[in-house]
Amino acid sequence: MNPPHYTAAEMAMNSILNAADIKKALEAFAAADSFDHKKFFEMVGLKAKSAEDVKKAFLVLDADASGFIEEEELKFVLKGFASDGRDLTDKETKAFLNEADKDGDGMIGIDEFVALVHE
Ligand SMILES: [Ca+2]
Ligand SMILES: [Ca+2]
Repeated sequence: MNPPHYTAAEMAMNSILNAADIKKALEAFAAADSFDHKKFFEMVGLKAKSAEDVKKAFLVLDADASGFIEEEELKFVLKGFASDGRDLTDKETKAFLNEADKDGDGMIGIDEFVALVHE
């Protein structure tokens, strides 16, 4: 049997986090507008990780390597954890961004991301 096909993002994320935990967390927030980033980061095990590991996760989620997670990337943030992760709704994306974006530039920087995960 062939091993399951993982995307590069999934492989990187699975080197930081446990795939089974990711699956469980994605299932918990499967319904539209149910996403809760605090519980999600806790469930996937990211909250308990070192700043260094959280930064590694950030680099996966910053798909275009711009140094920031922009609103467009944030919408697809769950796909960075597993390729079958759902899109966030506009409402969820905006709420997530508002929570994370402490300096108000409309994007999530790496330090803002670490602070949010460890909050
Ligand atoms: Ca980016
Ligand atoms: Ca910001």
